[in-house]
Amino acid sequence: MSLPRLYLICLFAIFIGMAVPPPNVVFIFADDQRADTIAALGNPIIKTPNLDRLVKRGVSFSRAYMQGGNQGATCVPSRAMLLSGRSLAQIDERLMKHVTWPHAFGEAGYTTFAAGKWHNGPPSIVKSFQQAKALFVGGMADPMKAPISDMLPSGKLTPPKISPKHLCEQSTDETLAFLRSQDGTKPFFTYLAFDGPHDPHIVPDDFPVKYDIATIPLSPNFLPQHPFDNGEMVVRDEQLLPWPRSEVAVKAMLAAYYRYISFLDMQVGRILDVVDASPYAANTIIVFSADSGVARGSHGLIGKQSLYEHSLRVPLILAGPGIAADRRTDAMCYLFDVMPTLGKLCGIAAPKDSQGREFTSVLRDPAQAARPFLMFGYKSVQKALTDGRWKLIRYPHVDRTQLFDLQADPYETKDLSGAPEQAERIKEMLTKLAAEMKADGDDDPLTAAKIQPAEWKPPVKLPKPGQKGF
Ligand SMILES: [Ca+2]
Repeated sequence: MSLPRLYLICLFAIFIGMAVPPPNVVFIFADDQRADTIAALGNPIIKTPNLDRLVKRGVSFSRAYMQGGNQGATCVPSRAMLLSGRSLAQIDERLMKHVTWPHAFGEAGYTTFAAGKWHNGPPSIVKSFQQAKALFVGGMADPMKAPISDMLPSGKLTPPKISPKHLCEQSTDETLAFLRSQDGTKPFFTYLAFDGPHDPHIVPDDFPVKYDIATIPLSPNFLPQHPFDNGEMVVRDEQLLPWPRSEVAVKAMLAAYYRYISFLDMQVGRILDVVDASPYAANTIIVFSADSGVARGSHGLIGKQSLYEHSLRVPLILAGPGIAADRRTDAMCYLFDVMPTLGKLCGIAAPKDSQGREFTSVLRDPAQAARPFLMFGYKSVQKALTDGRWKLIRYPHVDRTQLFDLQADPYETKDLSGAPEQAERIKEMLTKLAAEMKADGDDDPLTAAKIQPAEWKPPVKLPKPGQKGF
């Protein structure tokens, strides 16, 4: 190619680059939604036609994870990790010590808007977003009558009033009003955080989608009771059903949980319809994810206070300009890598304290890898490491170790820790886990000073579950 021609092509490329404004972001975040609850990604029972639409137009991650929790209310650390880009051992749960990613988007010229659940304290919503509506900043509530606030231009929140609709519907309405007010000339960042499908699993009576308790399948790793004391056996979430967990009770819970997900899916569809009909449809990145999975009978557990895949893995779908369409990826990443990735796609410099890694190469080519291994923790009682195939979970307080081959046993039903041929692997993984924890500032020991009995029996008298912001 002649030099003048190359010069002209370069000039044209620069011109095109300048003419296209940075992409908008619509981030939809569910609460306690398992990764295996999307029809297009392999669940044959659930109805999620709108998430399926999103799957068709983007990249879906099968191995995106919450890193764990430092309290039973894993919502709080998970959202702090997501919004700050920091790891579990390094977060400020009130989000006041670090510059958040939404704040960085605002500083870079984006209009920023939030609606729905905010569980990191009112001061940090004001610090993170320019506008906010239908905010739910309390603990748990019936979503049909949840207290909500709006952010005033002064930055103050209005006194809470009871939401006129189901909280997820109301926060979607407010997000739609914001989206309709945008013409695409100035980029925007929208964060819609549902408080569902977290329990209580309540949707409007007239919502037509229902699931049959008689035919809904249990997860392949259903158990009536967890086989040993994992250090968090009677936390509030575990008290939602009695022990031993009965098949019928878990199926009833799953049916209500799936119905709630279908209700959320309808809200996702309303968002997609408005974006699709807008002048900025082609220049908008849509993200769907959740703050954690949840057990719902898997391994005899109900909540998300464990390091099994069902609790840590989250749905993650990204679609938009520069992102491959209708592709799946097994690349491993943390939720706190998502904002750095969006920052890269939008040309936003990372806040200096953000530790997450961007994985835009996976969005272009889903065969690429992201992180080579992941480390997880739940308080001081559970720590884990995976390289994608092998997963080790350590329970220091009862001196128990589990080893799973996720390739052969994705449901973590066969603990290989007793197999002599795995002894060397376990030793290596424990050494690596200890080194990675140290590097990340997690000082918890992998062997407790006092070992407790692993055997566990349901207590005769339960502790009060409490109502802290789960
Ligand atoms: Ca949650």
